[in-house]
Amino acid sequence: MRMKMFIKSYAKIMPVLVLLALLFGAGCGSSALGPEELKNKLAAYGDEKIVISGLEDQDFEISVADLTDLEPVTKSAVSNRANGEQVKVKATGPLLDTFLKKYGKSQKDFSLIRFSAKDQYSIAVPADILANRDIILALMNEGEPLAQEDRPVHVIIPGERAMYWVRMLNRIEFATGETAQLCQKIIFLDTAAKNLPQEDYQYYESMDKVIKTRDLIGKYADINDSTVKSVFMAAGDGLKKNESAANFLAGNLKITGADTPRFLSPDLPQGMHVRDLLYVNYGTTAFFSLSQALKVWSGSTGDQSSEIAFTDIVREIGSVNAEKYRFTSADGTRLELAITEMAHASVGLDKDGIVTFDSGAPGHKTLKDLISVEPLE
Ligand SMILES: Nc1nc2c(c(=O)[nH]1)N[C@H]1C(S)=C(S)[C@@H](COP(=O)(O)O)O[C@H]1N2
Ligand SMILES: [Mo]
Repeated sequence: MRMKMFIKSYAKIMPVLVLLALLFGAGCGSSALGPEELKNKLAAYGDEKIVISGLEDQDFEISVADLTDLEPVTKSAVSNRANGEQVKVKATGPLLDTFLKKYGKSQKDFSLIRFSAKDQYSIAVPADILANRDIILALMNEGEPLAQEDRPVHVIIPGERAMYWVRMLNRIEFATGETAQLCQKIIFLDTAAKNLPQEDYQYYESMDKVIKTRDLIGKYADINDSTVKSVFMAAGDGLKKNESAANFLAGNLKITGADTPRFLSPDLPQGMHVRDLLYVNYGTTAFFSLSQALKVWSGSTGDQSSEIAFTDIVREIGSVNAEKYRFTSADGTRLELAITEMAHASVGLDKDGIVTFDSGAPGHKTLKDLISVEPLE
């Protein structure tokens, strides 16, 4: 009887408790902003649009208001700029996955997502990051509207390099089925550069030489291969990134002076330049910088070696493994060797920048001005 009464009275005050909990919860939620609050704070952004490509048959635009309708998260993240400085944010905005859910999709469904900005900055986020990281479409930082130069959206990927943190977002492209092609040909950039037109390029205080990427690809790869949508670049410091074929072909490779080889263009924001290139994959062709490899692989001893093992190059690039390889020099001289004959094969660079292949003992078959290596059957 007493028990029954208790239950009865408890039932009576239950709605009041629920209401209190709701009110209290809402009060505590001031750090996690509600949609209305966000909307009010972001009215100043105006009606900037973001183009969405690759999600439906036709490209379409979304507005900041569309993003504030989505459940936001707030996360702190730290990253480093190229110059070593730290970038710290406390980002608030919807997850990219929350946006994608409306379309029955998730980040993991894509092989690549490219973010582009009002200042022409652009970067592709590769599948391994898409599979493992949260991507925040940040509308606010530290609980306040973004700085003018970051609006309307600052992409934040906690745990990833700041180069992925795109400010001033104005376009998202979703791609599927972009997988790297196996390398069928290695071109030595050091030799190729000597056989292409070179131009002067003012680089800070120094007048350096560049070659045009268009000339390089036109001569040594298939520039008409329309299946090549992105170009993969790997640098000596471990940086790996994809550039759109169009951006890549509009640029240069600086081949003398500091940070070489360096991908750059006066038309692209500095953050898109890539220094100390180790190799570049364009379709089935890989361009390999022997000078960079010698810098990176000489180790901590400081004494830079002048040659590296042939097998190390094949392993680094992930070239097709073959029983036999064909080596070709700039003048067309060829050498074909079985992998069994090359246990001690090396590729060297002399002080005049001449690339020389040496099959190693026994036999020491050599080739000067090595331009290409192709796996055969
Ligand atoms: N829109 C835009 N976003 C960008 C860049 C840029 O040039 N434009 N640079 C990127 C790079 S390479 C880095 S290291 C960081 C630099 O952070 P900061 O813009 O806060 O200096 O922003 C990234 N986001
Ligand atoms: Mo950067």
